[in-house]
Amino acid sequence: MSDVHSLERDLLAAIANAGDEAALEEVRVSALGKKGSISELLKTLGGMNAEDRKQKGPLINGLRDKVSGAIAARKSELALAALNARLQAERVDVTLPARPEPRGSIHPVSQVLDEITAIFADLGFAVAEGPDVEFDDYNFTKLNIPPDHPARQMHDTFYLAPQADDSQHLLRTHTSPVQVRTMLKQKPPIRVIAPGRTYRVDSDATHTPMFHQLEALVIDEQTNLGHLKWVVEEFCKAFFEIDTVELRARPSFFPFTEPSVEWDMRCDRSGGQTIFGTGHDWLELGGSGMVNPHVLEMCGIDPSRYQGFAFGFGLDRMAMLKYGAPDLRPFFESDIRWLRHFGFAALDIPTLDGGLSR
Ligand code: 2U9
Repeated sequence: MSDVHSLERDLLAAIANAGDEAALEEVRVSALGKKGSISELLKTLGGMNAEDRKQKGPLINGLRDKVSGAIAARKSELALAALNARLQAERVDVTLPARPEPRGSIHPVSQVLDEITAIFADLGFAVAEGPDVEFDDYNFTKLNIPPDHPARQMHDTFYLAPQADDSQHLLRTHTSPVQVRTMLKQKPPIRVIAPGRTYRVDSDATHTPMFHQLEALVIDEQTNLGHLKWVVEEFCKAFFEIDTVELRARPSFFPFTEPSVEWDMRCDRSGGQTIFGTGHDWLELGGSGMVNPHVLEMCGIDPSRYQGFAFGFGLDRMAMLKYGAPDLRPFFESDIRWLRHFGFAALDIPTLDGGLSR
């Protein structure tokens, strides 16, 4: 049976030398395929007498099993080697810088939101969020705007179809319901900002049906108007990146605050563009006031123990002021050329120590 042994030696050598899966497959077909060398040997068993078959059967079947096993082993060896070669070739160095020319850029509203969040985080404010679709109760009633209040008309509200339980849903007209929700679930001291989308039936060069607001709420036992002024001042210094600000307070009215104050900041418009912090002009910033005790009560906070202030301003307007956009409408037109013009890079995250806008 030296032919069986020499065949075994040749086949095992060919298997060991097969450099890839295709070469191995060739060896397999030459041995175990229909007309393969081992298959031909197996066929000879049928024509043998019982004595020869008894002797050669185990030899030939043993050869087939040995060769099949060697092929399977070599196959997994080759597959592992191929995988390792691929892993080597496709290795990604995560420490390398990002692509040299990132194609996306940050929207100016996202940019000012990141800047403002960094400023208020430094002052100890948390960010509160709520749904765009609100209860009429949270958007109006709990803010001291009952069903027949004239302030409802000022808000030009998008109402949703009445619910089966008669509750009324709407698109929030300000982010104030977020503070309502915060007070309903959290005890003072409270220090939050509530940025987000808001909706009113309005559309011209400075109004869009969807716009962004940012409101702040501070509630504690001794919180007063002096604290409010200091926070507005610190915010203006950090946001407009100036060392001194001069604020002017004008008395105002909001159903949810009493007293109510609107703030202007000194600026200079004499040269065509707006220079912040100096000059003979005034820039309207936004409204504010001490939270109306009736609002505190409706939101589950004891007005005989706690008091606080709130303020609000338009985020889009802040972006327009700081980055010199005269028209609000392109903010929401998704024109990539307009976006690129601002050039806010995705990986330049505004921080107070690293710089807000540079
Ligand atoms: C609660 C209590 C009081 C939020 C406030 C203003 C004044 C204000 C507007 C400025 C321009 C929004 O974008 S704008 O139209 N906002 O003037 N917002 S006080 O007062 C609150 C909020 C929530 C519970």
